[in-house]
Amino acid sequence: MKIVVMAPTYNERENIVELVQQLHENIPRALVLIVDDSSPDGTFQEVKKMMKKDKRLRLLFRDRSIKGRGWAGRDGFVKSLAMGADIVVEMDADLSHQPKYIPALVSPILQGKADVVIGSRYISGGKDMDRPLHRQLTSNLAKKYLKFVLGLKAADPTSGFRAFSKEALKKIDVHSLKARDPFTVSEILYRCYQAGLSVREVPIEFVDRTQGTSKLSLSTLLNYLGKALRLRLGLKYE
Ligand SMILES: Nc1nc2c(ncn2[C@@H]2O[C@H](COP(=O)(O)OP(=O)(O)OP(=O)(O)O)[C@@H](O)[C@H]2O)c(=O)[nH]1
Ligand SMILES: [Mg+2]
Repeated sequence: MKIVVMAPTYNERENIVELVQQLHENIPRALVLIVDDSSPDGTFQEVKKMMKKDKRLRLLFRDRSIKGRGWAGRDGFVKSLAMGADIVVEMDADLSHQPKYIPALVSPILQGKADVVIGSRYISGGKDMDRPLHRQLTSNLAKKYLKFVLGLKAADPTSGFRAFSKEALKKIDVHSLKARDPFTVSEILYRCYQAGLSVREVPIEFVDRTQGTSKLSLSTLLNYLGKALRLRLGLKYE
């Protein structure tokens, strides 16, 4: 079984070397695919430098004009399948998602016990970072909303640390994903449930990023909730 670990990056120069090192240590058999949208900080140049010596590392370089976490992930999944992946792991590149959990994420798929596995902060053994109370409340409300509107019944429907079998990605028609932004995480999970795939969760401890800058804002969150409604109602969104 061929495993590809796919991480979209935008300005992750300070994290990328450490990430790739940790991935090789924790899951030596996997290929690593970095999907970079021409990061101004030169993340892709760092990747290219490593690729000279690292045979397990690949780069999907995208033009900045088509930038977006969602489309980058979609293209990364398509590329992973073209690389012959049987299992694709998607994760953030800022070390919030720790490579040490990948063996546990892929294990249910290897054993034929699941099609999709979510690295979950909100099941027993999992942990989120210590957020201020208002952030915790927002996150909780968003979770309830997603469950209500889209039927995403997972304990952690917004986790972007997940493993998919090749068959699951084909079933959800991954190349036709629409969300350009982080809403992609919910769009994908919605399609998984709609397709009747078996979804499992394994606990992860989420670590706040220490390097680089955050791209999440209140307007992003509101936008996200609006898109969930549009998805459910079959209206257009991007
Ligand atoms: N290729 C690509 N990757 C992106 C883009 N936006 C974000 N990413 C990557 O997607 C992952 C998640 O983005 P983050 O900025 O960590 O988002 P977050 O985890 O919600 O917020 P913070 O960790 O607080 O910054 C990271 O690996 C980013 O580098 C984008 O437009 N294109
Ligand atoms: Mg992050």
